[in-house]
Amino acid sequence: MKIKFVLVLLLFCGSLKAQNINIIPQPKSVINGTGQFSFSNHSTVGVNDASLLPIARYFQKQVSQSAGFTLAVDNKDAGSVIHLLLTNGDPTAGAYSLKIVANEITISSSNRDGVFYGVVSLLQMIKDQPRGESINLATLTITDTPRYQWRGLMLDESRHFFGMEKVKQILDWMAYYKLNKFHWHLTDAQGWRLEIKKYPKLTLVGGVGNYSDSVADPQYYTQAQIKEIITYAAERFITVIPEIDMPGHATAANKAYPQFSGGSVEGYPNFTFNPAIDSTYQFLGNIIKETSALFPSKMIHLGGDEVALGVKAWSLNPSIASFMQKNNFADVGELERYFFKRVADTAINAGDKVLAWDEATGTNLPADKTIIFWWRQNLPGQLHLAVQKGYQVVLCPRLPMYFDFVQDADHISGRRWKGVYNTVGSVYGFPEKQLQNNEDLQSKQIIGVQANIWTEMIGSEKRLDFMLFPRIAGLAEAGWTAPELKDEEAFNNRLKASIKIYDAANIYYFNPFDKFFH
Ligand code: TNX
Repeated sequence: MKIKFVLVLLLFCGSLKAQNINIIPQPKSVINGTGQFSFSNHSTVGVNDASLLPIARYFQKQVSQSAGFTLAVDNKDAGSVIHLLLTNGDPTAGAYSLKIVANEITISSSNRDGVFYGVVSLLQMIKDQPRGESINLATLTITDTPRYQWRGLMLDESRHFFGMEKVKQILDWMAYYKLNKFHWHLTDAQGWRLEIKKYPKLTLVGGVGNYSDSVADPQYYTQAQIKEIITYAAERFITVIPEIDMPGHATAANKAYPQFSGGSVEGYPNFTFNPAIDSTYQFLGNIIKETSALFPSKMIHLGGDEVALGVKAWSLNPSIASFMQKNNFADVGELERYFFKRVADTAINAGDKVLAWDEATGTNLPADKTIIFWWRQNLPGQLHLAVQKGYQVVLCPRLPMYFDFVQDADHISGRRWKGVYNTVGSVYGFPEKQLQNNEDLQSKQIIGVQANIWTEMIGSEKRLDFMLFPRIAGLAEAGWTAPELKDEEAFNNRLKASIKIYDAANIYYFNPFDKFFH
């Protein structure tokens, strides 16, 4: 009897779900009601806590842009029709409920992030409707909660620089997709993009050039611009994390201050910092402290990747070799760990968590202050070791999370790994599709997922769009949606419906459903 009842209930819910609300990422539960809510000019948005006012203002602006009418925002809840409420609900950061009935809309959460995401879901429903005097929304109840707390996107602005407006646009889309961590790769061999007041030549000299043009005028962010981006991101509940890559990928810094270079090796001039002199640690320490003071995230990514390309220079450099001998270092690997521990300590003393690529897993860093970014999908042992050592881990393996890889068999400009590339479907299916039999996936230390946009081959805004869209929508579901709710066909249907939004926003996207469109 009971079973029958549950079955009928399931069928009932299933048929309701079939009405399909076009929200990406798919919320945890959507129950449709009957009837409609209609709102129009001057409908009032009220809040039960003053800390929610910026979210109400954000909603007001977005509705005005997408629907063309202005809502009233009130600093109290009484008398409003759209309620933004802080309540005692699910304590998970980002969890919310959104209830639309015939005469009012209520978004509630125990935290501001959740209220914001409730608003974002509502905005997606509004965008889905035709513009008019008023907007009619189907009544429903959404109860939602994110799968992961780290839903990240990394942008490399060293290889090519995109600037304030493009970064803000990316942050807008991140917010639209409930992504919450913007990892900003600001230094690398081809350019140093972050103003450091103590060392102005980092940008004035190190900022010259990019991957396509080694003498292009210097391009970088002033600290005032960085602050503007941080504020813009915070309004969208996005944390900005800077990356200062070391000890490799240091060519641009070494161009500006050659006294800290570890020497050259064929093909990689001045690729690494010199780990054998104290002045390097002072130099990097000052950079780390200034960066840490600038970014309120209390997290700094110190890179640590691909040092093998440059450490050959270390073994060829007689002063580094004698330093190793004096300290009884068995090999350059040990020197690399010594270097990384020293710079990480500086960051930790400055109050930051240290973030690093998976090469740094071999360094003994404090477990509660370290986040490892697992990027080498061909080395699952690195993921396992990171988990074993107690580190938190963000999953961003090249396959399928590198957006500098092509997303279609016919695409030419972009990478592949032994012929394999990253379709929107493979991003959507991550991580269970790729890591099906990997027990580490069950670990609580896995805090989330991230896509990385390396830009060696991405030299224009159009190309950046083409690599990012629509894969960013797949990323959104990989980060947010519970695995048992994932359904690629249903996702594709919602994605198809989103394409009109990309058109309206003038995004130069790849259309996987009509790939010869562009
Ligand atoms: C490896 S991923 C790198 C980057 C390149 C990328 C290209 C990582 C930590 N290092 O420097 O841009 O491959 O896919």
